[in-house]
Amino acid sequence: MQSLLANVCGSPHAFLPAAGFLRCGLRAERQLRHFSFLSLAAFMASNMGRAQTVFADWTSISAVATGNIGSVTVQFSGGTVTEGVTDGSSTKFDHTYYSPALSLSDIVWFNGSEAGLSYTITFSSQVRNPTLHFASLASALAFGQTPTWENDDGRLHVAGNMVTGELNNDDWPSYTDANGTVIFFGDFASLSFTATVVSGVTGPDGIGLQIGATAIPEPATVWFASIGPLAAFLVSWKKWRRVWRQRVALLSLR
Ligand SMILES: [Ca+2]
Ligand SMILES: [Ca+2]
Repeated sequence: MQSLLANVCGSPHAFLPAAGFLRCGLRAERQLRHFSFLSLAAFMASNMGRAQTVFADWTSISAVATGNIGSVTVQFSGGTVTEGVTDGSSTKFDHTYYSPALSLSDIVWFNGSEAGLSYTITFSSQVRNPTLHFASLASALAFGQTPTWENDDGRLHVAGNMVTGELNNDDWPSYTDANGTVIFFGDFASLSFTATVVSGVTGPDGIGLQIGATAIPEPATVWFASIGPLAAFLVSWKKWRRVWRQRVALLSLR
């Protein structure tokens, strides 16, 4: 604040008549008010942008996989959903090539095929920035939406609406193929894709999947999240304004 006043009023040693000092003070007040509102807006924007990605708690995996992302129900259906882990004990996504890495997680396994198998991910209500971890991908996934590359092990490629893995027979018996993370930025009620094996794959390609997303805040939640910093700002602003005006009034009387 001192640097702001010095910037507006000049050196504190400079001689200023009372009227000039009053004008200077009011100018500083306007600048501080502008600065404070910008700071408050930046604080609220950064707070709202800090929402955590929550990954699915899968509860049932058969022909259709069903689970929850917070209060949102997620279903993964179509093609061939084969098996999975629903007790949160999988370490498949506990690697640096996932963002974020999940030390323990559920996982759903499905297949890519030579002819192509179509899948749909459905959310019971819109979610924000759905995030997909893929494990052992040796298929080309053609999405109806546009993914953004987030992380991978050097073998997962994203271009346009395509997420394509590479066959990896080098580290038998783990056969990890390609692994990594893509994000669909925006709000979505569903995602869909077709999985077709890449060249060299004989038979179906087993692919591991985990799905995360950020819940879209209800308007009331945004309001309550904003009211705290807003109240703090108003209290400190009014206090500072009262002190500053008292000082200006005293100086103008000298
Ligand atoms: Ca579970
Ligand atoms: Ca595979």
